[in-house]
Amino acid sequence: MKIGIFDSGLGGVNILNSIIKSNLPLFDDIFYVADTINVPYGNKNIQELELIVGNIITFLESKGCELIISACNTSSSTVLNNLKQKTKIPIIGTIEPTINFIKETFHYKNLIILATKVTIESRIFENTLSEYGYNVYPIACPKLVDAIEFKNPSLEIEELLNRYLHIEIEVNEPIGILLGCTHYPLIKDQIKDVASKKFSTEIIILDPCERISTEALNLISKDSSINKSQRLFIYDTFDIELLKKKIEYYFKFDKVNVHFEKIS
Ligand code: DGN
Repeated sequence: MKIGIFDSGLGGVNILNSIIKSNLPLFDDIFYVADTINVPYGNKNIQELELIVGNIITFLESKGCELIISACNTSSSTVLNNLKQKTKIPIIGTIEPTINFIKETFHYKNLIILATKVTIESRIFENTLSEYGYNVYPIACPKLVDAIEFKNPSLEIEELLNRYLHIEIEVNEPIGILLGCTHYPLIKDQIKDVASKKFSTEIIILDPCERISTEALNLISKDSSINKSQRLFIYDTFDIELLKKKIEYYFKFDKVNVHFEKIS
């Protein structure tokens, strides 16, 4: 089965990476689209997002993908349901696997959700997770994706995290921090450091990327027509050399053959 994965840049590579690391001989070619020219999705309006994401889905369909993973909470929490109805290909979003992951693994009450402005405004995590009994603290982090993609990390990111995590939570038990944007696992150590200084209790970082990839792989493993060529095509809508450098900085894809290409 050929699979397509997309995000507005580097974030979804966390999910791509988990799929490759799983080492399962289940997939055929993988096509990853980093829509870096449109970073950040998290500050766009819904009409713009629907158009942009719709075009990526069409592109992945044209490559023969039989399953698409929206490796982006911003599009998964907003336009994905509409777009799913316009294609016959199954599309997996991030929201359900993330909620399943929290329910099954986080057994305390207090849960901070860090995500883009659009994801937080959709209230999808807030509403569902409150129904499951969590005390939810949603925090929009509008400048974080830009800082991860384009800035020289540490300082600015630390400053932003200090600002975003400026809330009062007085509890004696651990606080969970859900990484509700696929870019945030790239800075999870920094998030844990800043939060640990702010709150005088244990911080549990909740990174759902592996769970998202596992739910996708479960679907793929039901597919019987498996061809195992396992090539990886990575496309960027902005600057392919820059993306290549960023991917080499954060990840290692030494088991697969990677082909990089700029698309418009
Ligand atoms: N990685 C995207 C997400 O999970 O929401 C955010 C990308 C962006 O452009 N803000």
